[in-house]
Parts: sequence; C-alpha cells; structure tokens
Amino acid sequence: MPLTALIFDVDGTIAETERDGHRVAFNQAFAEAGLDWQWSVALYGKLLLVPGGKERIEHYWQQYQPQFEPPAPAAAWIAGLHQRKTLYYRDRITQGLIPLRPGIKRLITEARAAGIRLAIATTSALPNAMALIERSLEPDWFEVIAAGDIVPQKKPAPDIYTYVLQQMQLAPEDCLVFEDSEPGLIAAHQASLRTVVTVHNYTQTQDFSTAQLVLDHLGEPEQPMQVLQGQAVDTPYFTLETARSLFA
Ligand code: XBP
Ligand code: MG
Repeated sequence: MPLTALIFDVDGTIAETERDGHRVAFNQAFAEAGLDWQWSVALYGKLLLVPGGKERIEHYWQQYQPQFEPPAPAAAWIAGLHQRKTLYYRDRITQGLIPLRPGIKRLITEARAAGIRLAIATTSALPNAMALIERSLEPDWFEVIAAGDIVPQKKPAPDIYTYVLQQMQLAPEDCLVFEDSEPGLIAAHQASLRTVVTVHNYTQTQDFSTAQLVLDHLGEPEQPMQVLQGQAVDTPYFTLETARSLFA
C-alpha cells in the first residue's frame, strides 16, 4: 500500500503548546474565576495523563481539591471555565508565543507538493487547534481537522482517528500518524495506524514500544534529529522518503 496521507496530532506534535500555552491559560482562567488553583510545570506533567481540558479540570478538582464545591451543575461550570481558558490560550497563540516544532512546516510543504493528503486529529478544542493552524500553517491544507468533542471518547480511545479515516475514506494502512505522547500513540495504535512519535520533556519517559519510529523531533537541515527507537535514518531530518521507508 503506498503512503496516501499524513495525520498530525496538534498539542506537543505540531508545537509544544502545553507548558507555555495551555498550562498558563488554565492558570489565567483560574485566577480570573477567583480560584487559588495554580498548575506548576511539574504538576501539569501529571495532569497531562488526563486528555482534554474539561476532563483535566474535573480530574484536578476531584483529586486535588475535593473540598471545593463548584456552582451546580458542575459540568456547566467546568465548561464555562474552560471557555475562558480557551480565550486565554488563543490569545497566547495569536501573540506568536508558541512556535512550530522543527521539521513540521518543511515536511507538510513537501507532502503537499507530492500530493499527499493531510489531516489533523487532536483532543484539544477546535478553536484552539484552529488558532495554531491559522497562525502558523493554513487550514486549507488539511482535508479534515478533527478536534475535541467531535467524537464521544477522547484519546487514548481510537475514536478521533477512526473518525478521520472515515471522513477521508482511507484504510489505516494508507496513512502515517505523528504523535508526541503515549495516550496519542495508544489511540492511533488502537485504530491500527502506523505512528512516528516526536517526544518532548513531558513525554520522553513514556512507553512508545508500538511506534514505528521515535525521534526527538523531525529535524531541519541545520538542526539534526536523533532517532531514539526504530530503524536508522540516513538523513539528518525526516522527509517523505523516510515516511515511505516505514511502509517498505
Ligand atoms: C491534547 C490535550 C488537550 C490539551 C488542552 O492532547 O489533551 O486537552 O492539553 O486542550 P493530544 P483543551 O495532543 O493528544 O490531542 O483545553 O482544548 O482540551
Ligand atoms: Mg499530543
């Protein structure tokens, strides 16, 4: 089966959005709501194991602030708080505070020129994903932008990937996924998709044994990547040819 499509996760994969983007925006929304909740860089690393911003707020409240009583209904209160967080996050993105990771734009440009189809599969809310794509890439480049609550179950459930495959009318063996985290890899693997993982500080100790290839990033000619797991790659950066070699 030839490589037909590349599917990208957003947070951690296209850009390192979590520490200086989402985390800070959560804290801004908490402060605005009069809460003394503060998510440190280290605590946020633990909270990231709960995918989804609303789900993460609920988990934190129940596990770390069990005495707190939100206004009823709690789900609406969480949704409102998350909406404010989304505004703060988008603001940080439009200010240009979160750059793309190495190799992302280069690989996407190469794929477009070669007629490879592109899609996005993310757990974060659609307005958040769109803010980053509009700022640093082009929404039109992606045939499907699947985000947040569009599917019933977030990663590590495979739903978002299954949804993308259905929308594109593709089989898993036609596609290659790019992820940064274990929940993301589990989601893709459960959908029978081949996956390249690019790690970062929050995910470098996670289990990526089902990935095709694990890298520190996709690399640039002047910023070579490192292969952390999988076959040796003889170029200093990840190209379409590298992607195709994973299908041999
Ligand atoms: C990303 C997430 C998201 C973001 C926050 O996971 O889990 O929840 O952390 O975004 P992935 P929202 O990269 O695996 O898609 O607040 O919009 O949910
Ligand atoms: Mg991710």
